[in-house]
Amino acid sequence: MRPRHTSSVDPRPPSRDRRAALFALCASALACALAAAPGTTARAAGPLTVRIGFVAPLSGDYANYGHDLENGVQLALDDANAQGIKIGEQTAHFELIAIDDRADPRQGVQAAARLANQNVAAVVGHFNSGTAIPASRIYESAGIPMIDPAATNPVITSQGFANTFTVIANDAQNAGIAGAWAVEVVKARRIAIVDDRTAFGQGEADVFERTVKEHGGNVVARDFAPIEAGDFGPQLARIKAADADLLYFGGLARQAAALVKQMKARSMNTQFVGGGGVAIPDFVLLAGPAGEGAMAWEYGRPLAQLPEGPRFAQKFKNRFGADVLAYAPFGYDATWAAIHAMAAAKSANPDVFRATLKSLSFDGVTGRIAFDETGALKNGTSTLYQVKQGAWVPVATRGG
Ligand code: ABU
Repeated sequence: MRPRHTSSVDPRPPSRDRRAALFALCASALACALAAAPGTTARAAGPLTVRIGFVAPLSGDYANYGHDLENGVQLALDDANAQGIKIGEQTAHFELIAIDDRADPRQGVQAAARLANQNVAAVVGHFNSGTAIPASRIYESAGIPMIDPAATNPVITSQGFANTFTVIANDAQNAGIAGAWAVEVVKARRIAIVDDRTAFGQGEADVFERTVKEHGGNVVARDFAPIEAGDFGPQLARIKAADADLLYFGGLARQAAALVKQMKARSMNTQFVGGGGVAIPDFVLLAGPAGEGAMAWEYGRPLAQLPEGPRFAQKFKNRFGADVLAYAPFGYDATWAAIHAMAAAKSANPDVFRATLKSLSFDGVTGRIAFDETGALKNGTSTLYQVKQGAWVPVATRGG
């Protein structure tokens, strides 16, 4: 329970001296309020309200990922508020300001500018690499840390920014592991690659292709279909003609499901392998029987195998009435990274807690959270999943 604050009121009209004293007090209170740290509302002797921004698609085709992440962030803020986290002498009260960027780069930049104007202490987001990359420039100019729980194009943390952090393995790692595995473990002889032409999908497909070639693998087809297309007919015709034995797809679950359905309709036996964002229940629902046997490399370890994973999953379900879909645990850890940094620095001013954030190290739900000199997660992991009897089953974990 938060402390209650009471005040008493003197009914007498103020004397000249008391008026002068009151004026001085009000002037200094106003100065204090005006000097309140970014992201905070200081109230004398009361709780310190700290605003945390969140941006992701909350409507449109990718809203499922966004709501899942938002719930992870909200759960972290609920837990922090319940624990009565202290920032310096004051008990912090964390407030969420969530904005929908509809997975659109232009709206992502607008959302970043709005959050900067609302003086948030930190931002958890964005979901899409295509929004995170341009938005990160806004946060860098505003001096607001962006802690990304989901976007994985390595460019995000390679821009030399002081305010950009990721708590999830990136695609240099995830797609790199997938490429080496396709050649060394699967021993695929004829590899095809398709991407959705987003910053994310194209980025991971590029890393996969490069790594396959570095390992002496044979890429027989490299193709793409814009994310909004949904029709892979021409691409699959070329891949079938090239007699590919493995198809890697750079893109998200909705397109991946459409792709495997169209592969089945063409009686293709090519092994489907997705990158990140594919191994979620929506893929199985959308793909139906065509999804059976599909594989995908996903970031992190299976939630059920993490020390705090099952407890997190249950708490999430109790709070929101839904299972974790994808990146909610990363949203939770990204939010706690900001909270831990502010508590340790005794300040919600990014200029003060940024250094603490950079050197932070704590055990989150998804594993140890610590950043390298670029702000990228240290020692990220990737897990290979396969659809068996209508559910994603973990097969192997790499990295860490
Ligand atoms: N990393 C999966 C989420 C999508 C993206 O990075 O754009």
